[in-house]
Amino acid sequence: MYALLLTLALASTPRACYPITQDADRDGYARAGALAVIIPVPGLYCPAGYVPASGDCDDDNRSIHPNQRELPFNGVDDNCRDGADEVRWVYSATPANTPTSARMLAIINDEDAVRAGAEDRLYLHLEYSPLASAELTTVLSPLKVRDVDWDAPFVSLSLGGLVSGDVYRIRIRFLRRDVSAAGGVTYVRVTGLSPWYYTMTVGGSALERARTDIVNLALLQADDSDSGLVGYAGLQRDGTRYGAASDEKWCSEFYAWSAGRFTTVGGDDVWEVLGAFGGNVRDNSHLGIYARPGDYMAVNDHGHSTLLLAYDVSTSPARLWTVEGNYGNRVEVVTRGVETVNALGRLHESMLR
Ligand SMILES: [Ca+2]
Ligand SMILES: [Ca+2]
Ligand SMILES: [Ca+2]
Repeated sequence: MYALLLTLALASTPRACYPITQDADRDGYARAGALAVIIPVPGLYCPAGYVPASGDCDDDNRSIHPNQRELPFNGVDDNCRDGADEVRWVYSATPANTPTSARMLAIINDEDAVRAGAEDRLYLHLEYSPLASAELTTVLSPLKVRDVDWDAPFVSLSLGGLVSGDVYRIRIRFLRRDVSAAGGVTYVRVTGLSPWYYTMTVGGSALERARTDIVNLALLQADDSDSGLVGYAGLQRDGTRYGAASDEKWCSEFYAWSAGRFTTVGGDDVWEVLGAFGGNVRDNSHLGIYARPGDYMAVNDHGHSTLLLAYDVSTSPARLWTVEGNYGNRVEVVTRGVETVNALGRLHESMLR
């Protein structure tokens, strides 16, 4: 009997869950600020009477929660992020980037921005940085927004002067240009800052181009997850594109799925995916030299794994940018400390399809 109990205990992992009493509208998200309790659970699931996530900014409305798609022009923050009616970036698995430029589409969802645009007074602030030095952000002067169909408004942006094979983040804010009677010009904010748009410029070699493809495919999945389209949302799996099974090794499956189209990487759990790298596995020393976008990292004592975006030297100590499957049952772009890394799977030319 003791042996059986011990086995059950080992099969459980601690997980943060929220009492269902903290989820008044029963949409599966506890109210923002709710306190978690740590419960040993088998797999990923919180037991009956608990929900697995919090951050619900309107716990009286089932259609508002952190995994909701932001609805345009309603003045409501539907997804509990980035304010009401924020810009929606259009992601693609193959964005029209070049080695030195990134091209982006941003859908305008805000009434005030459309009104300023219809009056030909709409400008935007654009700021960007490579993730490898993310704190060193460049802000451009106000750019005039032109050639927009105000019935279905979006802006097309091209950002040049970038470095080949690097991951960047970009965000914008809309401004209205006002001219006073005396002729003074001011730019008034009409929207908050958009969410960050993440993308990778095209790499130079076949291997570097494969990294670009892998990263941009994974970033598309993160955007889908932000819209509530894929990923686990409670007890039913809906991440069918990852082929995840109910015993949940979703982080490694996400990496194998993203990299597997372009390389021979395959496998299910963390150890299998690491095994696919053969002799191209290193420990966590000198990550700043060896780690490149699209590489694989086992983290948290091999209990989790990630797809690397950048080694960021703009903070001290340096940190890692990653896109992670099964991050709170979602795909997310996150930062993590170098000390959490156990092993690095380095993509190699011999692994290309
Ligand atoms: Ca709720
Ligand atoms: Ca909205
Ligand atoms: Ca929002």
